[in-house]
This record gives sequence, C-alpha cells and structure tokens, in this order.
Amino acid sequence: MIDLHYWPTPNGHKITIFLEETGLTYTLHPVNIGKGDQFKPEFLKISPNNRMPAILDRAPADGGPPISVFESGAILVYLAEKVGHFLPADPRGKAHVLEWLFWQMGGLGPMLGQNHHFANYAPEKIPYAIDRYVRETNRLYGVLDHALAGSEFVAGAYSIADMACYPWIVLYERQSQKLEDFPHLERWFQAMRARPAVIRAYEKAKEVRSSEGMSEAAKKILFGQTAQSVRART
Ligand SMILES: N[C@@H](CCC(=O)N[C@@H](CS)C(=O)NCC(=O)O)C(=O)O
Repeated sequence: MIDLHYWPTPNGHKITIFLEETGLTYTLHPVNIGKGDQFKPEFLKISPNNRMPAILDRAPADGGPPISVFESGAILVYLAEKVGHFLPADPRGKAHVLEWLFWQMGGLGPMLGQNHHFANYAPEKIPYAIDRYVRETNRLYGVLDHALAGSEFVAGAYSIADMACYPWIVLYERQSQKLEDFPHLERWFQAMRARPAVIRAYEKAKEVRSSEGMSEAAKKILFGQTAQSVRART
C-alpha cells in the first residue's frame, strides 16, 4: 500500500520503524544517495528537495489518487494520522508529541548530521567545527536525558517522537558521546533497541545497504550541492 523511497540512514530508519510497528504493507524502493538516485526525475516529482525518505500512499483514506509526502516528520505525522496510532488525537498529547518531533527535525537531526560531517567526512579536520557540533550534540543529549527522567518515552506514551529520535542516538559513538553519561537516555535507548519492530527495521536496512564506505564520487554528489545543482536537475 505504501511505496517507501528509502536509503538506510537515520532519516530512512524512522519510517521503516513506523511501518514495522504498524504492520502497514509497504514496498522499499532504494534511493542510492551516493550514486545520485535522488536526482532522478521520477524521484524529484515526489521529493523536490532531492532528499529521501519520501512515500507514495497508493490507498489514501479519501479514496482519491495516490498521495506523496516528503520530509520524514511530515511522513510520520501523515502515517500516524492514517493508522490512528503513535500521535495522540487529544490536543495536549498531540502538542507534546509534535513539539518533540519538531525538536528532532530542527535540532537533533541537523546538529548530529553536522557532527558526523565534520568528524567523519570533511576533507580537513577543523577543530572549531568538530568541537562546536560535539558540544551541541552533548547539550541535546542532555535535553533528551532530562525529558526521559520524567517519562518512559520521549513525549509520554511511545510515539513518532521516539521513532524520529532513536536512529540518531544509535550513532552515539560516532558523535563522541558516552551513553553512560545519560542514564535515562540509556534506559530508553536499550528499551527501543529491544523492540521487535526496531530490530526488523534495522534488518531491512541490511538488505539494502551497500557494503562499500562512502566513496570520493559519493562525497562529490552529496557535499557539493548548491542552487545551481537544483537548477541543473530540470
Ligand atoms: N529533513 C529531511 C532530511 C532528509 C535527508 O537529509 N536525507 C539525506 C540522507 S539522511 C539525503 O537524502 N541526502 C541526499 C543528498 O544529500 O543529496 C528529513 O527529515 O526527511
């Protein structure tokens, strides 16, 4: 029922976790971002930002033509509302989940992504940049740890906020963080990691993942983009 355009990165895992949790039927369409699949015209039609994940729902609730959605946060909200799970309907519960979901989209994901970039992929090691993003990662881990001190999950009951945050925390070593410094976060992380749906989602990733590391050609595709690349697509 759902076509998922996917590559096994944290943003991709969020959606396979959701789909595995709910049992919605889906087909994975790999978007090899290191080879430039994100610039294919068919993909850009549903994801104009040339980023995965994106979905096509072939059986929308209104019975109309297929609906496409890009941006992992928008996809999670769309799917949660479609199935009526993992995003509360009451205004207080919904606001609480949405604030943490958007916190992930605007903070945790982008900052940890920059951490990965400057620590692992940048051709020169710039101490100021590495330090800035390792510190901001550390601060964000502290915020999450504090939230989880008073709550079993990120925003009350298990929700799309947990699914959005978890795949970023999986890479804590690469982000120069120690989970033992964040006991509530560590407790939550272990509980998330043990969920059968999360295990299945990461198994799916293995079916798709290319074994090679990031090639120089892939770095050129991923890290040199400007508005000119957007104009050149059409
Ligand atoms: N804000 C977007 C971020 C998506 C994103 O950055 N996807 C990356 C992989 S994790 C991608 O598709 N990169 C392709 C590129 O940089 O051209 C979301 O949450 O969906």
